[in-house]
Amino acid sequence: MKKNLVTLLAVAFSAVMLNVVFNVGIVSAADTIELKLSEIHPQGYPTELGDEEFARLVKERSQGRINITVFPGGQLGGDEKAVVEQVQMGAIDFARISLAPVLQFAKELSVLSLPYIYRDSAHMWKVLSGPIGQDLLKSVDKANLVGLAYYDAGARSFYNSKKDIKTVADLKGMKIRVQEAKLMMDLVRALGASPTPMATGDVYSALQTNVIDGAENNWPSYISFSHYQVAKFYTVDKHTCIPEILVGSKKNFSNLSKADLDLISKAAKDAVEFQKKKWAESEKVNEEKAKAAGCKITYLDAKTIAEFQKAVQPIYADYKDYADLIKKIQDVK
Ligand code: GTR
Repeated sequence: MKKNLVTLLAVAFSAVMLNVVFNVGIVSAADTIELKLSEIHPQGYPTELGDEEFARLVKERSQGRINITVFPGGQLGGDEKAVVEQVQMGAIDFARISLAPVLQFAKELSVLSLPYIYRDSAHMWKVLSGPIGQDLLKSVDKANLVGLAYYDAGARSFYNSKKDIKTVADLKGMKIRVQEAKLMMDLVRALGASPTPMATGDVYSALQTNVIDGAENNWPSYISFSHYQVAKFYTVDKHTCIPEILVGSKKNFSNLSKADLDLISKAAKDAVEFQKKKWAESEKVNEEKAKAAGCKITYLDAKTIAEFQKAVQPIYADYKDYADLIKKIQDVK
């Protein structure tokens, strides 16, 4: 009888213990939040390093409870346009994209990428991290996205496989690939060239097969996408700066607590300085790589840059509704 009671108690105790262990397991499993971030660039590219830093901060500050996996190289979701759609639908939780594919959803965002709107990188960052940039970051809300932070993408310049571009006139009639954004098509048209919108992944073969004569991008992308191998003339005209943006899925964020959302949002902002540092290093390294690879690089003088600036001025008229905002950006010291 006594023995039976002991056995009974032992069984009951084990059951309770099992239950505790089981429940603890369930609770912690349910408590762990797994999220996915899509990145078009490969591992080690400065935006990808920014994503990794963001994920690291989130993990550390949530004591391992929130785990963001970065999928580089476009392996999650395909090209940028498709990725945006999937973040909107909630199939992907985060994406690091260029601002270009979201301009169609919020026209006011285009002011941040108008040609030659910034005096230099310091000016751009004062705007992006100040009240103007931070207010505009919220406007991606209209696209069912949560704007978390801007990343650096430097300045974009033209490159092509045909000839050395030294003046605006040299661009005349050239077929130039642009990102899928009206602003970029207008910009290329204003310079007398013919814009061909195309997904990032198609540009290399389009250059190789002469479907296009050229494209435009910053130094790290020119090298990383291997475009320098098939379009060796690079003209440093710096016609526009299109910031990168880290976005989240508004749909999926509705499942997260306010505290977790704040943690994520703060981590994104805190990763920016790290990303900017990596960007600056990468710009220099890749400019040198282009030189070492024998690319023909043309640096334009101030007078020629002024000609480029004059040629793109008509674009500003399309944004006259935002004239005050444009003036405010230009006035940021
Ligand atoms: C890069 C940018 C990519 C993509 C690419 C492009 O600078 O980081 O997200 O937009 O340009 O031109 O397609």
